[in-house]
Amino acid sequence: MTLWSDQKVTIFGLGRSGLAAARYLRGKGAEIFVSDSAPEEKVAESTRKELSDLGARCEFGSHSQEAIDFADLFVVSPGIAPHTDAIQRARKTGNDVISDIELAWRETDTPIIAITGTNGKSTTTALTSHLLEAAGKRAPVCGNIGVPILSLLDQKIDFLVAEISSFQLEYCPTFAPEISVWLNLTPDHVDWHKGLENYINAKRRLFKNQHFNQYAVLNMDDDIVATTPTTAEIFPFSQDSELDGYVQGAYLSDGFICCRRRMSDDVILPAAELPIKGKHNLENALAAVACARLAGADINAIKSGLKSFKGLEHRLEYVDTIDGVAFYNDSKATNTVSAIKALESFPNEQVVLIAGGKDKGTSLTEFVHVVRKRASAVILIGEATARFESELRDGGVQNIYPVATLEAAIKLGCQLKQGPVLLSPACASFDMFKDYEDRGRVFKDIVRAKLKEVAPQA
Ligand code: UMA
Ligand code: ADP
Repeated sequence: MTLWSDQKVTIFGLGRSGLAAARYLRGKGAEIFVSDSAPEEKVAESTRKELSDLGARCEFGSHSQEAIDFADLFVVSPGIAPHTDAIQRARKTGNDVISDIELAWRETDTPIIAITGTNGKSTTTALTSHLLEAAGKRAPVCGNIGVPILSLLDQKIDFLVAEISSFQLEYCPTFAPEISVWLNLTPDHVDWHKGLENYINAKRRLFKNQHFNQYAVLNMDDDIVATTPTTAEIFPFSQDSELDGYVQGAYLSDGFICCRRRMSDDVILPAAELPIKGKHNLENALAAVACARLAGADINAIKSGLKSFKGLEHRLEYVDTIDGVAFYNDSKATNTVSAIKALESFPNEQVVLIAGGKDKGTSLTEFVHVVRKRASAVILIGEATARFESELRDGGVQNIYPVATLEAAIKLGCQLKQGPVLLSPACASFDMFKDYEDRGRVFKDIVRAKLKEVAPQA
């Protein structure tokens, strides 16, 4: 137990996690110094006032040596990369440099279910929480999904269901959750981590400190994930194998979601009855079933929770149907891997794909291959248009339509009538929108406005 009144802590970054850390640590009596590289005027006045009322020292515009010399402990916002000068200087002091996640874990007795992976984290986190709530447990979501974990520590809850990013794991030297989950791994955030190996090692940190009485929920269909070193008890999941030879696990058998645990082998639900579409969501569902089972949820609660889960906004979200054309919002697909998964979620029909935005510059080879098979037409928007158009044409895709706005794309999708219209951009949104949520909401607003034009209210 830390005696906070004797402690001096510097918090780097004053976003959501930094502010929650400031509130938590001041509440415990620590002296705090909040240091943010953004200029003072960029920080909301209400936030500055709150910090001043809390008695926090603050600096804006840079991370000074004073902020380093001040502290016995550093709490770092996850967006700040480890090669940043201030972090290097903090590490040189020999004091701990940790994330809000590590701090919360050190402070709480509430068991943590920690979920990571390149894709599917938010969906799996929300579904796990939903299944546990269906089983009568208080299990709110937190972490990278948008709710700072420290903001929940004063509540009476049974489990903290935390989405964990590789950024947060970079600053988790001793974190050992009761249940750790790794969904999948594909190259991402390579610039931030300065290499793929560092990205993989950050993910592995979720399992590194676990004990034999804790659980590692691992995707056996992913070679890197399946070979994770850990001393925790492994609870595997797979949609490609029935996990013969394992005493426990979540798996697919003859199209049914099943779970084996403590001598009981249960058939839970036909996969076709899952309300969230696609093979990738089956992966997420199996991981969530594993967590719920390990956390003590009974099979009936898991079954009803799986059936009632609506999915998250901006992930293959059905919007509406205009004149026989269904519209789907998958704005969260900001990379080609996610867009491919979305395209593969329509196995029985070709879609009209709306793609483009701010180009991430990654290889389009696999994307082009899948588009050729799964899309009847591609409508391109944003800065990425030229490169996408040229690579799609070179790859043999025929019907490509560059347009200037999202509204024009939707209008064209209605006119083409060549299948459901899927916004799955494979690009970031910042060239035309505030973020992927803004892009998704604008898409839905335009679709609904068009629907009213076609079928005006009586
Ligand atoms: N800052 C500095 N010094 C720097 C760089 C930034 O002081 O060198 C300051 C900025 O001026 C800003 C603050 O740091 O004021 C922002 O910190 P942050 O980027 O860590 O943002 P938070 O608001 O604390 O949000 C973080 C996560 N952000 C990131 O990981 C980038 C949120 O995940 C998370 O929801 C939130 O904590 C609550 O736990 C967002 C995210 O984009 C959604 N995550 C990445 C992703 O999903 O791909 C990993
Ligand atoms: P994350 O929080 O890791 O970004 P989300 O659950 O928000 O993941 O899903 C983001 C996008 O990633 C979705 O729109 C979908 O296209 C894709 N996706 C979701 N789950 C998976 C998965 N298990 N494997 C690959 N792609 C996935």
